[in-house]
Amino acid sequence: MPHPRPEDSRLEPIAEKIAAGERLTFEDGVTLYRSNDLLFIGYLAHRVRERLHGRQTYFNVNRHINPTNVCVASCKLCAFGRSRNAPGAYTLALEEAFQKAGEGWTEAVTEFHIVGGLHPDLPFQYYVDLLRGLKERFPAVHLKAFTAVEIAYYSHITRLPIREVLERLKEAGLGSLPGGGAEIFAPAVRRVICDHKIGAYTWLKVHRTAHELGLHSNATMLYGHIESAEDRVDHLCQLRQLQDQTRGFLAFIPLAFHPANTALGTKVPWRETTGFTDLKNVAISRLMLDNFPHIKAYWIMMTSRVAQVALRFGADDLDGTVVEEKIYHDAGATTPQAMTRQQIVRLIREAGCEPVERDTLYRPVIRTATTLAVQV
Ligand code: V47
Repeated sequence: MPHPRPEDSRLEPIAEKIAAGERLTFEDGVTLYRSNDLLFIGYLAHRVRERLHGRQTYFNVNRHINPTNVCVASCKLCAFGRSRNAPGAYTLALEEAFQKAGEGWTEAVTEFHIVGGLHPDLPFQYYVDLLRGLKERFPAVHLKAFTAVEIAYYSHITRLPIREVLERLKEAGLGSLPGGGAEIFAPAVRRVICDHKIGAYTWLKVHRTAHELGLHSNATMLYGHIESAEDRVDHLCQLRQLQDQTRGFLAFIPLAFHPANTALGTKVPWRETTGFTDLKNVAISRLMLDNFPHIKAYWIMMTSRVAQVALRFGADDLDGTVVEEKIYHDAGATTPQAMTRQQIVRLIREAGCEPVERDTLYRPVIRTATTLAVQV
């Protein structure tokens, strides 16, 4: 089918590659970021999305649990982490975490998304017991837990190899890894925004090891701070390269930087990203990450309005009900903390797409009429 002509003629060769199913190069990625022909970029991304998923649009019924916000890292990009005695610092006792997990139960949750700070005192056993206790109490719920940064930290405090940390967590019920902590891989940017965090090498090593152990994972990219177009494309290319080798990533989630209450945000007069930039990042990730099955428009981060439009710019997933969100709300997000299943379904239907409730591994969730009655 002949495609419409781009307003920006530099996109012509890229459109031909997409039509032929050819991989885009690093230079193509930079050209896309330098172009403001958003509608054409979105059109290309939507074609790829339709080729992969048709109009099917995924969401899940999940609940976030953040066991602690105490963190030794003090990343400048983050408004969530606190030092041990700072106002607002908290650490959930295991029983409190189990109770919190149960609070989202009326929505018939299929996933707990568990991430937290790098606590200076909690032993590794706390995290093992957390997973084991959740699995005992909620055996059907998938545990998507601990970013690569947390896994590497547990390896550091236990002096166990990353592989063994993952094996022990898997044995306790770990189902997959979320995609956080990737930020931007470029070392010069990392030195400014998250100085004490693991670098790209270790982040990728944790995910590679998880994939080798049969665990799936997600990947993210934090944009809208001091990174360049080249840094973004380099980040996407590094993820694409690992995925070529392991095929373990399920979804990519572009994350917009929220400056409020962060050390980075107070130093420079930051502006939040715009809808234009958010949509561009969704579309370019869909085009560059040709081996990633799913691109997620995380509504908490980009607002439900922009996330809905993103479904026509390459995204095929809206994430979930969430129930209680801290990382973005500590950084000034004004989105609600939760959406019901019914609200998500409406957003998807009004975008002309077909809602598919999925579990963490993207298997469709079939609900009986009685369960649905509890749901909506
Ligand atoms: O790793 C932290 C980012 C991430 C800020 O895997 C910030 O399904 C913007 O990774 N402004 C955590 N971003 C969230 C995350 C995630 C979310 C949804 C789904 C999945 C998944 C993963 O949030 C952190 C960091 O990159 N972050 N602070 C901030 N001020």
